[in-house]
Amino acid sequence: MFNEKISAQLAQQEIEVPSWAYGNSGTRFRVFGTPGTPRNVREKLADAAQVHAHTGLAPKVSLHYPWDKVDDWKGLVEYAAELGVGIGTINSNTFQDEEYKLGSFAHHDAGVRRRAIEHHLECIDVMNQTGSQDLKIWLADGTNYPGQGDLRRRQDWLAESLSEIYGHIGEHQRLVLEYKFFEPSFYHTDVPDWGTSYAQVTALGDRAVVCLDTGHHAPGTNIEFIVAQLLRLGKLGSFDFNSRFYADDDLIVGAADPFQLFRILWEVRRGGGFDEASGVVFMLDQCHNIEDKIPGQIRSVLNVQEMTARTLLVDVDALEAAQQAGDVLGANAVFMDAFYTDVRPALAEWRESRGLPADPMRAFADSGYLARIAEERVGGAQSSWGA
Ligand code: LRH
Ligand code: MN
Ligand code: MN
Repeated sequence: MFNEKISAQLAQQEIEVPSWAYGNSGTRFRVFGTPGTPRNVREKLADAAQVHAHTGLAPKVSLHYPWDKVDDWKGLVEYAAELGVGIGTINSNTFQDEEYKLGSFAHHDAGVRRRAIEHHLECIDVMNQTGSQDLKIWLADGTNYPGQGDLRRRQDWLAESLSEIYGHIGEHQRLVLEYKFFEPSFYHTDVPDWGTSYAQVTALGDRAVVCLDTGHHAPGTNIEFIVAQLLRLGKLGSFDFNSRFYADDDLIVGAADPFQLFRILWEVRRGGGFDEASGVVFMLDQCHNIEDKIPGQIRSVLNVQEMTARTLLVDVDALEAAQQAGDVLGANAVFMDAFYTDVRPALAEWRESRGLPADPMRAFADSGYLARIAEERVGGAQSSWGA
């Protein structure tokens, strides 16, 4: 099923995993813990390394600062390398401290804006030590009530703050601005959509790009269109993959709507987003509230791989011929043929040929790792979504 070209394309795929997926999480009603949950960054890295060891897909772990904080960053990088992984994107955090109640970069008080900027300079300092390329910024800034804030001035403050930070971004680094249409603010959000993120990063320069979190759109939004547009504009920096039924559910990518994931990844292929030169970073941003976390992450990267493989099977010549002939149903049939192809047996073979387990879910379950960490990691506070 996979020719040499497709096999080679699959071999290039990398999906960054988020450190916070390995901690306990939940809803505001209850956080359910799992035995063996990591107590510190090193244990989160060790768990993430299991995902890579079983799938070959996840060589990098994204950190959230200061949830993930150590005294010796170089030591952490070395430890990660021993585990067979590296440190990827650094995510900043201006959404948990009291002083950011009314915003950070878009706050009306210049002192609060200053501290938010300083926090990001600290993040850049961490990146310089970890060798990370991307500083990912998601802001909880917004208002709850009409009239509460000056929407227009807040955009200007946001632009000023971003511009100061961008001035410190290194030559091989990027500033990545994530958008989200609501939550925690319910009336307006200062970076609610791709257009605002695009306008803000475009004003900064080439090394500022947009992050598309798949869970951050209103129901019914045509996300693949946004993907196509951002790639066209050269501004799709990264994905935060997850899936949603209702709001920002942070469920396993591809779980709610596999066809949507296929359509998104098709636009990635169409726009050259799988080519290294595009610079698109594929990341998960998920929480595993009730399921085991490591298998949840393994399932997630496999879902992305499966849908990627299906998009690689789209017969582009036949699709284009049908499109050019105005053959509506013919074009749709070519597209759907690829989507409906079960690539799992071929992927199992492909994995085995590369010395990976044919069935990573089973191999991990059989490894006894979960039982081992449950026994070893006693005492200390388990980390949760957050610290
Ligand atoms: C916000 C968000 C953002 C944060 C992460 C924990 O909803 O998607 O990416 O960094 O969740
Ligand atoms: Mn996100
Ligand atoms: Mn989110």
